[in-house]
Amino acid sequence: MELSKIDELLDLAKSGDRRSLSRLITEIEQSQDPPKLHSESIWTLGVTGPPGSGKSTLIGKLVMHWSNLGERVAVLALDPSSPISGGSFLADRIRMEGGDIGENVFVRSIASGNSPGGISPRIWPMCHALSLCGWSRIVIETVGTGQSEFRIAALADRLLLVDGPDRGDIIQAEKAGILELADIIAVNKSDLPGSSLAAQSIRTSLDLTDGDTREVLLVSALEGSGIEKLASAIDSCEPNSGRNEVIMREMLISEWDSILLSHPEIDEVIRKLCDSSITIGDAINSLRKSSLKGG
Ligand SMILES: Nc1nc2c(ncn2[C@@H]2O[C@H](COP(=O)(O)OP(=O)(O)O)[C@@H](O)[C@H]2O)c(=O)[nH]1
Ligand SMILES: [Mg+2]
Repeated sequence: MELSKIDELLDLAKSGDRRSLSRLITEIEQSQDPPKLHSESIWTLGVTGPPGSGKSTLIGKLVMHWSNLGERVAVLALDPSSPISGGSFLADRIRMEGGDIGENVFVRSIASGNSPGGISPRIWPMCHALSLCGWSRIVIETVGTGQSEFRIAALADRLLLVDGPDRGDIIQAEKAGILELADIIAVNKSDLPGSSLAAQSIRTSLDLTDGDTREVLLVSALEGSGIEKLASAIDSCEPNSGRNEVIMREMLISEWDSILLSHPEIDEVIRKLCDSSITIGDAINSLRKSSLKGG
């Protein structure tokens, strides 16, 4: 039933109907069991980094760059703090760049709270749906604060880390393991003092790993400098060989989380934990037993 609705919307969306595309994304977002969609030609870029580092502004520039070349660019903005303004903010930014959210640009904010079992397992079918509908570049913006947000970005084919000139941001990224996973590292706000130093400090920390040839690019999303170089670095980035294992691990963890979070008895188990009538060990055992029973 649910699947045929998705198929129907997908057909309409493929023929260029944007309202159907929006509804399709909503259906996937809210589905109990995310559909298995597959596009051979999918192209995805995850963009992560601390709040305020300029991810949305930079994505706005990249979107304009690609859409001027005739590409169709879709952006999924995941902002758990302000799911609605996240996307519309990005849309405003793109408009500010003198562009319009025209035929070749699709921006959608995703509210992680709307999805049963978390958003992670749904992002992938959304990206495949977009690709099947002819969106040649799919960008996923996540706030690089928590592990779960970072996990989503790590699932993309290539990962761009955006940092600001603030040294604290870089230390955060290092701690979270993002620096290790990023294919491209951009230090944004090169118009501000401290950014060259920040880039240098990242290079130094990469140098400690033998054979790490990743570029650290200085860009200014505000002034539009370094964007073309960044776009070409994105196109020519070598897939990070250590990443597949990490990706598989992250996928497994996020699927596992999703199974746990959508467990019908989870609320009851948490209640019992709160009134100390069971231990964490009991909770795990009982959830495991009942999920086995339920198949
Ligand atoms: N000076 C300067 N400010 C920037 C640059 N890029 C973004 N900003 C500003 O940084 C703030 C946060 O930008 P935003 O794109 O929302 O960051 P996000 O939270 O990472 O998505 C905004 O006030 C932007 O105008 C830049 O290249 N230089
Ligand atoms: Mg943003």
